[in-house]
Amino acid sequence: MDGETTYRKIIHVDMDAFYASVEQRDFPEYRDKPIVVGGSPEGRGGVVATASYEARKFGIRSAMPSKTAQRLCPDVIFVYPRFDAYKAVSNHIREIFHRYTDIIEPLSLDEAYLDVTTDKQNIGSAIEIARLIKGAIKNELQLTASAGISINKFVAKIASDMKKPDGLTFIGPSKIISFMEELPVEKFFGVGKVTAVKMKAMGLHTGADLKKLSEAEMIQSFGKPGKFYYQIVRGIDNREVQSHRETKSVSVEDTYQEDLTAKDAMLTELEILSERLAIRLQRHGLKGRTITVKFKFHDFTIMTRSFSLPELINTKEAITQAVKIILDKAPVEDKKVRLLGVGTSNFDMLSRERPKKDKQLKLF
Ligand code: DCP
Ligand code: MG
Repeated sequence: MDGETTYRKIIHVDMDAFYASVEQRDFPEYRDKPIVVGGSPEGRGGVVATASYEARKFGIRSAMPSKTAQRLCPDVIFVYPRFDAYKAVSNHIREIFHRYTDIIEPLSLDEAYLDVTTDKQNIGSAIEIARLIKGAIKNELQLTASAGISINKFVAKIASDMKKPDGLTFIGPSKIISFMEELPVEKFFGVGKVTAVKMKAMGLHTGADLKKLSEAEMIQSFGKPGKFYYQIVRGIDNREVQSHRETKSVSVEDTYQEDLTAKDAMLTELEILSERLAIRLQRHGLKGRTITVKFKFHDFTIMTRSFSLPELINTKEAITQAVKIILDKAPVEDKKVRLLGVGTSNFDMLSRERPKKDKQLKLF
């Protein structure tokens, strides 16, 4: 990374113990107490949505059965979720984000990526913007958030988690390489538990270990995501902050007057749909990596099957080829199909180059 490179400025904001903090704010009797938001242990299959920091000290975590939470901390208070209250907070934090940028990609009610490479108020410093956002959340909502700031989404997201609660972590371009080398593999966003176990069995514990593998070896060992890991461990993540999430998938479908029963007839229709999809993708300048076929049966049940390719496609031929592979394996013998659909997704994953900026912008 040389001095000529124009870096993006990405902030990842994530609210602290979100549902629990809203409950503690609105009900003073819950403050400084171990509380769990989610199903009660008496109810069937209650699980913890989230726990206050006081409850986390006992080892209580999201997605844990409520019964386990109660065993870990018999005094824990179970609180029923109020989604309307969380939605209202979520709307308010988005309004705060919009004061600085319109390039906002929400990941859930409580977290979002912001691209502040250029900001609406010409503040210029992403660290300062993150401070202002955290300050506004505290003043206007009496809640805390943690922010991660870096030059790409991957590092910003990991950074926001590093100094929770009420954290602000900046990982600049000069620190990224060593940061990624030191990062334990289980912290890699997108590395599931199974992959992490596999990596460790192979003697791969940190980013530095992963770096010893060639791109081909990464793909061979971990499949398609191996390519992503290969790049990310080198600090490269060109995924854009996507403020228009509706472009995450495009699909076409058709309902048939008479149910289709023969695979040949289904293939004929799928070829027509593949062409329609290709035209639509080309019109929007989009290419996808994953093709999905949707089958709706006579009894209105729906089955979807997907196939992912190593490269991005948007031609009729390539889509049809993927569709044929899916149809070949699909258990549709003796089935009556009333609707077929073909869709594509997975446009992102390092595939979109960010637009070239021609002037050097003030760095952080
Ligand atoms: N949530 C849920 N079920 C899960 C995880 C989360 O219902 N398995 C809900 C409750 C959380 C909210 O989503 O409050 C946000 O999730 P986070 O993972 O950001 O967790 P928190 O905000 O609660 O805690 P942290 O401070 O670790 O971000
Ligand atoms: Mg959170």
